[in-house]
Amino acid sequence: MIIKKSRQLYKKAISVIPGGVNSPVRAYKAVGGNPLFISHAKGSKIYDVDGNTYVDYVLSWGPLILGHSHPRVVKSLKMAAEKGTSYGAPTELEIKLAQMVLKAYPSMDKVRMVNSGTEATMSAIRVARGFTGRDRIIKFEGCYHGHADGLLVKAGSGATTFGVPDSPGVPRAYARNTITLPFNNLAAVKDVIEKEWKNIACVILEPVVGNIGCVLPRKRFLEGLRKLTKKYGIVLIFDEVMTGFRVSYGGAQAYYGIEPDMTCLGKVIGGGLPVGAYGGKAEIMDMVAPEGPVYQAGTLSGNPLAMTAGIETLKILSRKNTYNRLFSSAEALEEGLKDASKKAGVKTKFYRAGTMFCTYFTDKEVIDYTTARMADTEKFARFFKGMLDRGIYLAPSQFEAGFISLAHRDRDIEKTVRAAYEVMRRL
Ligand code: KE4
Repeated sequence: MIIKKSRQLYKKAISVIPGGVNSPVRAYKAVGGNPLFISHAKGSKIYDVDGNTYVDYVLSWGPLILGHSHPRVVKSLKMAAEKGTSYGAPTELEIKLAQMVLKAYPSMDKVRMVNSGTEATMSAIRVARGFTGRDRIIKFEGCYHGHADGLLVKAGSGATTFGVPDSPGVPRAYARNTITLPFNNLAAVKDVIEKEWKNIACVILEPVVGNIGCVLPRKRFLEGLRKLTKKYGIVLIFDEVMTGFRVSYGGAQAYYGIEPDMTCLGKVIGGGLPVGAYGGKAEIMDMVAPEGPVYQAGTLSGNPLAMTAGIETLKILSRKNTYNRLFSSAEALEEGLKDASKKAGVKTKFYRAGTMFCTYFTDKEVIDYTTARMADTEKFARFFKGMLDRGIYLAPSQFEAGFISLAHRDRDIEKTVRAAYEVMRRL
């Protein structure tokens, strides 16, 4: 595979952008090699600047559930742009998208649009703190909620002791308010909440953890969290930035039948444009300025282009049979990849939640961050490269989820499964 132009562009990019990319995971650090520079994308395919074609399972890290440049989305964006790109004033489009989101997520009475998943979770946590008057938060190891200071925190020495910064630049004072616990470990949560509940504003989690691959919640874990947080007046926040409209149209909360107090969304609801959102019960959301005292703002929040792309995307997703089609493609891919690794004699564990999935190179069940990290990342890196050489574009890290779209056809899945078998047998 010739990637001459990508190499040239990467050299140029590095001289003007930190690491040559505008988001770290794009730099291929986890798999090595030169990141591909993309020229365009259409449907299930993505095309690099050297003219190579790939079946795309990254889909911009989740948003492009319809496939790239869907004609309906592109056409509506062109028309919207002709009318102006941003007004900094309310529009009917914002009401429309809010209504569609609230219909799909009945746990929310009101929703506020922002410009990224980071803004959504950062704001939701501030509102939960304002609503409860408490400062501490509980998050889970491996769950990524964007890069706000208080969320770049790892577990301190003991469970209830203070979190410690997970990145330079995060003040210890911020980290102290974040308690980080193992995902799927209800006993650990119970122990901390029973001791600390008076200081805990919220528990935030990815109900399916897409940021360590694809880790599914144990049956009783989500139910247990719901019971504990309700009992102690703690706000339960589902970060569905990734799982929203991916695990099902109503997200993981609909799929698992758990009603959180607040939900964060992003990715799919922007149809590929920058959007995040957070919402919840009216009594909580009425805390948000200008209705209430908790301040949060954004110049481009709810801008007409992003709203248009989101509305068109959800219109198509809400059509009958859409999810049957999405899920049957995802099931075919799952069966094929499991079969390929078995035939190739390579030990893998495959997990899927709706249209998001991950193949771990391990023979141990993956239930949390610790077990995920036991996967063979070196073998994954070789798998990633082999698949790229065969025209299959996977996330460049063992600890990222893969995604499928409405545009993925049987021939895409067959090509992917064939490539996986060829690569795995050579690992
Ligand atoms: P953004 O600020 O990147 O829009 O969203 C942050 C975020 C919040 N919550 C969840 C569950 C997320 O998955 C994300 C972002 N996801 C990553 C993928 N692992 C985005 C890719 C990237 O960082 O470039």
